[in-house]
Amino acid sequence: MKQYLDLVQNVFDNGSWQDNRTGIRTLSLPGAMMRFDLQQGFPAVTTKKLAFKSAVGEMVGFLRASRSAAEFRALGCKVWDQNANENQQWLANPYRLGEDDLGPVYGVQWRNWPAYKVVSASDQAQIDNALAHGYSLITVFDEGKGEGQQALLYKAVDQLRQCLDTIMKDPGSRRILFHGWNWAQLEEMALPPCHLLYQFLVNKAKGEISLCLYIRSNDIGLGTPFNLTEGAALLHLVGRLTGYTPRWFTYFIGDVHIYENHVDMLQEQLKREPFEAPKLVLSDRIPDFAKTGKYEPEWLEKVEPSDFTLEGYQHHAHLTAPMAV
Ligand code: UFP
Repeated sequence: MKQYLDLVQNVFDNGSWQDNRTGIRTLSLPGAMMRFDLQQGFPAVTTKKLAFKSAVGEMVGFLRASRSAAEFRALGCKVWDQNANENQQWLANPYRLGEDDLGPVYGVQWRNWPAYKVVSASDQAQIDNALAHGYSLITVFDEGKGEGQQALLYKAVDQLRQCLDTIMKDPGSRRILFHGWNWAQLEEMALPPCHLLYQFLVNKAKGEISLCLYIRSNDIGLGTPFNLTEGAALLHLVGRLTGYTPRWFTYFIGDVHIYENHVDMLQEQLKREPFEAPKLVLSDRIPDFAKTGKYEPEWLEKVEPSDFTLEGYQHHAHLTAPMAV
């Protein structure tokens, strides 16, 4: 994890102090990138103890389209509790459904992106095409702008499932991606997505699959170790279900920052020598397409946090710092 420590050092050397909505200042740098070869090991932070179970629990919650901190807790992940129940702005938000509700965060967008189409009600070819693509007709209405009757159609798009289907059917595609930034629902969420664009890239000849992940805002002290774990674990899982070996995990950050109250923790980590990267082991329960030849994407929902294990994980002593909410 030298790359992680190099990035931390880079933010200390080149970042500038910025104010933000949390009230805790950050040292921030615009734009950063890290690239990991997953065949050389798993990108787990070793200069402190990684909350691996918690990160994997969160990822499994996303795969199940969870929107409740209680569901994340049941999966072993407590990081959503404060966002759900302590952020005053969110508590007053009319879209919040009650205790532990987070709104349509991450997984809801990944698995059930609400997609709407408005077409002219007299254009039967377009309506038929939409119906053939799985949309349902919701209503016909008149916008009153002289454009005549309009048809409103809806479907919930399972973006992640679509990605897996495309990896199977058209691995050369450069369009295998899912997105979390849904303008229509941003104000309904406890936190707008940070990790928001995932693109899979398949090299069929080499039998490898890679992932590019874009994170608009990343707290390098607490968020980055978590997000690296989740992205890499997801790539391993998708590789297993589609029969490809996970290879390059490229991680792009928009605003990379160190919160003022994380400075001591990160300075301490910079003094520590990183250990060798551990290995991620997926349980044999998860079907390996390369061995079975049977495509079973329903394992996206069936997978449990206990299906992910880190082997040979050596780390320095536990360190912690408060999370900015
Ligand atoms: N944050 C992360 N990773 C995540 C996540 C949040 O680093 O997966 F959900 C951090 C980034 C930032 C804060 O410090 O949480 C979100 O605040 P904002 O929306 O103002 O960028």
